[in-house]
Parts: sequence; C-alpha cells; structure tokens
Amino acid sequence: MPEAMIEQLVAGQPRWSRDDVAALLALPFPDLMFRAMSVHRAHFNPVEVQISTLLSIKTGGCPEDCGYCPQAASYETGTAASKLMAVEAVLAEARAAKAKGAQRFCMGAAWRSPKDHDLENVCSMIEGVKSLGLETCVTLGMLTAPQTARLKEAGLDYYNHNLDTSPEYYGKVITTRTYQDRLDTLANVRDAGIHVCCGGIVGMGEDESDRAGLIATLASLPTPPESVPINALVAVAGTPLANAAPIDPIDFVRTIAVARITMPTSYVRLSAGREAMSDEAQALCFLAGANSIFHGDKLLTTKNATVSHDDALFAKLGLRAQGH
Ligand code: SAM
Ligand code: DTB
Ligand code: SF4
Repeated sequence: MPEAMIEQLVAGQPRWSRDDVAALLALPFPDLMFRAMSVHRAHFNPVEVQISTLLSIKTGGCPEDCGYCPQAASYETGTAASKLMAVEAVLAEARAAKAKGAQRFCMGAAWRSPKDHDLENVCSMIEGVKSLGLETCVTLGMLTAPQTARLKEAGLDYYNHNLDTSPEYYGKVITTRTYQDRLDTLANVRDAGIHVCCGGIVGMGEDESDRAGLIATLASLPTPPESVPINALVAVAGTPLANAAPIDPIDFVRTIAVARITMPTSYVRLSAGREAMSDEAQALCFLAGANSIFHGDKLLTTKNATVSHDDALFAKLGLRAQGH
C-alpha cells in the first residue's frame, strides 16, 4: 500500500473522496456497469437477493420536520397517528412475513427518539421476532449509548438510521436535527456491536454532487454500513417534497452501481420507490449490484411493489430469495 494512503488511513481521512465518487457516477454507463458487476460477483452470488419486510409499529404524529416524510405531524398528509402496536400483533405480522419468504423483519417507529418505557416494549418485540427465526432490525430515531446497549442485550441484529443526503443538502430537507446528530447515533449503534443499516433518499431535488457526497460519507464511515438502503423518494401529497421531479431511472441505476463499487461487501438495498419503477429499471439495479429489497405490499405508510409482482419479476430474472 502506498505510504500516502497509509498516512490517510491512520489520519482517519476519507477513503472515498466526493471527487472520486463523482468521477464514478460520471463514467460511461457500460464502464460503470462492468465495474459494478465485477465487484458484485467478487463478493456475492448475483442471483441471490436478501429479503426484508417492513412494519410500522408506531405511525405518524412525529415532531420532526423531514421534508419527505408523510409521518411528520406538521404536514397534512392524511396519515392517521397511532400508538405503539401491541407485541402480539407485531408477532402475528412477523409470522406472516416469514411465511412469505422474509429473512429479516424491520420495525419502524415515527419517533424523534424512543422513551425508555417504549424501548422496553420494542425489546420484547425484538425478542419475540428473533424467536421466530427471523433477523431483527428497528428504526426508532436518535439513540443514546445506554439505549443501544439495551437493544443489543435484547438481541437486535440491525439498526436503521439514514444519513438521507449529502451534508450540504441536508439542511434543505430537515431542520429539527443535524447531520452530526445522525452520525452520533450511528457511532452509538456501531459501538454497541449492532450491525448498521444506513443509506439515503434520491430524487429530493439534489444534484449529482449531493449524491456523490452521500455515498462518499457512507463509504468513509469508520466501518461502512453492512446494509445500505437506497430509496427513491415516494413523493407524498402534503409534504414539502410532494412536487419534486422524479429521478431519471438511469441516474438511479448509476447511484446503485456506485454504492456497490464503494461498499463492496455491503448489502445494497433497492428500497422505497420500487412501486413506481419499471421491471427494466429494477433489472438494471440488480445487475448494478442491488442485492436486497423490501418485500411486502406496504412499506411503512405507502405502497410497495406487490408480493405477486415481485414473485413474477424474480421468476423472469432468475433471481432467488437468499436462504431459499
Ligand atoms: N423516525 C425514525 C427516523 O427518521 O430516524 C425512523 C423511521 S423513518 C420513516 C426511516 C427512513 O425512511 C427515513 O430516514 C427516510 O430515509 C425514509 N423515508 C421516509 N419517508 C420516505 C419517503 N417518502 N420516500 C423515501 N424514503 C422515505
Ligand atoms: C429505509 O431506508 N427505507 C424504509 C426503512 N428504511 C425504514 C422506509 C421507507 C418509507 C417510505 C415512506 C413510507 O412508506 O412511509
Ligand atoms: Fe419523523 Fe422519521 Fe418521518 Fe423524520 S423520517 S418525520 S423522524 S418518522
């Protein structure tokens, strides 16, 4: 390894600069795809896709102002606020997800951060879901170090907390918590020994340099996330981003390819936005190195591609669910 690179690593400097990532995003499409496919095949079986199912365990009424989110209390989106679900009801959903082929069960709550008594209920859900033989993931907002330790003790496998966009564009989308707050939560999760699920959203009016900034930040975390959800904005009426122009599908595929190249051993999840995506665009995403999806007719509050559509798409492409 060249001396300069060793020095950079010791100094904790980014392994992927924004310029490096921007250069990848701008490659001719055939060159980009060839690189992404080569990296993918070096680390994964390209016909296997990891399957996660989402459940909103506490919906709406959130005090944060994330400009994309139908669950923020301050936007009129028609999303009814609910209390935290009962443990038994969550376990019934987890059993159904397992029967439809899910490997991991992800539970999301519309909180800024969990209160300690709510966290205890979530820990019971984690223990119950694990005992069904599913991997567990939760996304509950910001966490302190004692809270991450409690989740680890309950057996949590993954924590999802997204950086959403570049450090520069972030303030245009969210004002009620900072980028640094998010990095602090991610550090607490990592320090507790929980796997990190962290990605972002594209199609929020950001430019290519912001997409490069997001991916460079993710790939340069002290340890890159094990799971990287790349969401295409689901534009919901009533949110500030309701009228954002959808991302060009080829630009979306490029984002997936660059995530694959810069985070070679991570699962890259083709996440929200699949319902509006053509089979051809999804096929290109799988070629570009996406190897995980959310499976189930609903995401948290919005529609997902249907289970029957996904089953037909997997059959057409010769893909199979991991572990099946
Ligand atoms: N409230 C917690 C938090 O934000 O940390 C957890 C749940 S929150 C809904 C989880 C993630 O969903 C967000 O960070 C965002 O990346 C994604 N998300 C929310 N609304 C979305 C939308 N309309 N389109 C795409 N992704 C969205
Ligand atoms: C992630 O990156 N995407 C998921 C999950 N993590 C929690 C959420 C997508 C939400 C889409 C909008 C909704 O259904 O409310
Ligand atoms: Fe609340 Fe999470 Fe939605 Fe932001 S993304 S408004 S924190 S539920």
